[in-house]
Amino acid sequence: MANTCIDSLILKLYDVDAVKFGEYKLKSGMMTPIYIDLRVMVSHPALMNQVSSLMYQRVEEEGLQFDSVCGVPYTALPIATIICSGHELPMLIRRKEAKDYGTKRMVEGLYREGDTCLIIEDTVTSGSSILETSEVLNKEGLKVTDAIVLVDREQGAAAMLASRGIRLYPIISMSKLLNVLLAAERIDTQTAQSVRKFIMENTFRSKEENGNGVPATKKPCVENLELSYADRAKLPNIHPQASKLLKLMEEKRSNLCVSADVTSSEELLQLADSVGPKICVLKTHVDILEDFTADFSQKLQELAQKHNFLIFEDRKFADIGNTVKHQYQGGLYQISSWSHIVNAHAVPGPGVVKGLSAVGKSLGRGCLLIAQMSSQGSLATGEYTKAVLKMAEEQSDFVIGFICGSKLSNRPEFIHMTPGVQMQAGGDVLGQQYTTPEEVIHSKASDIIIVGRGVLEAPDWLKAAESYRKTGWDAYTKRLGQSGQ
Ligand code: S5P
Repeated sequence: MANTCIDSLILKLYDVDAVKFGEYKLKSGMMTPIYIDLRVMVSHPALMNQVSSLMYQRVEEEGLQFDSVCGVPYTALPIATIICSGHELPMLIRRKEAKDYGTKRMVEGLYREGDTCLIIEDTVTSGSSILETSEVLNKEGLKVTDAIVLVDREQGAAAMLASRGIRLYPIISMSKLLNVLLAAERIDTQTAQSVRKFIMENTFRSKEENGNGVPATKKPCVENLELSYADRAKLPNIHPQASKLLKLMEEKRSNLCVSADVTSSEELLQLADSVGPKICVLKTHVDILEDFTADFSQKLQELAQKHNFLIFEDRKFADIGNTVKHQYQGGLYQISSWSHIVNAHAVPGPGVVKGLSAVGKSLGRGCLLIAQMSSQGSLATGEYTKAVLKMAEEQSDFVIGFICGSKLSNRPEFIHMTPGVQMQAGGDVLGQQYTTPEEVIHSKASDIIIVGRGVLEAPDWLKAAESYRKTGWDAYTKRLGQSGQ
């Protein structure tokens, strides 16, 4: 979908007063510094047509299959009507209350049991209105698997709906909306910041978890909605590389990344072939190899295919955009040609990600930002870590997650990878600090354990990798509240 169309739509919405900044009360009673009131659109027919055609375009792009369309009453009703009328699609109308005469039907229109219905919505906060409509449709024997929404306030709806089997396709995200209004000077930096802060602090949890769907304001991250790796892989906004990783983690029942810190290519390939079936990611430091060749990187890619793992070159880029671009693409190692994932320090500012993205994005690569470090006395803490999170959110088309000690972001699209892991807590003489797999995955709610010497120094690599895999996986299933394997 063309970005310029979305940008101009955002500006139009602002100009017709559909996006307001100030102090407003939401349906839930919560006060919000931004209010999206799309009801005013009915007075602007050209805008209604533009919105409807963008929503239908998304339906086509995603190749969504359905038998009928239902707009969530009331604001989305006319949008659904325009879409259905323009494309000759059958529509259903969900009643808010059953009428007390005649048929007492809750859903008007023709349908058969087992039909799939696409939901159209104007704005989502927690996703509860879509869920409500979906439940009414379900009672009539209809299935709901997809919902298109014009504006997603990014307060947890996508994750909540995904946990109920509904994929959410937003046309405009809150971050995009703020960025466009800021760039066009319709709002100032302070306003954008206060809204971003509000959104970050007010992400909704599922109803099951807290009984009433109230926001998880200032609660620790681990208390937020817990989705399985497989559910997260299916999130509509997930980066393809993150999706691939989460999917293979579920398939292989592994959240183990082995750090192949060896100095000979031969040994590294042997290690990869041996532990390959047990890992989701193999992490390398190619600059410690004494005999790197292009042939080695070819063989490593073949092993990654054979055993279905991703390669992560732990290069820790930390320079200006132009320099990292060359370091990533060229030189002796040509990292971008063989490594699925790389990482970067945020110290240089957003340019480092932009430089890497200029090379890696079109190749479908992903980047992890180093938000925290396992070493003693690390300076990556507090405000620095928070700034890294923000940087990741602003460039989530290339950043897929973090190197960190514990789960930091509530966005289930981001992957948290934690180094400094061994079966026994402790450390080494050069400042490395170790935590156990159980602690990292269960208590700290991270996604992947990175283990180097815990495997490398074991007498049997495969046995050690299996032992870390099982411990890491059991901690994950325990966290999800499932039984182990
Ligand atoms: O904070 C960090 C970040 C990383 S990527 N601490 C780390 O230890 N690492 C890397 O993880 C480190 O470079 C090494 O390759 C691996 C840990 O190895 P181990 O032998 O201590 O498990």
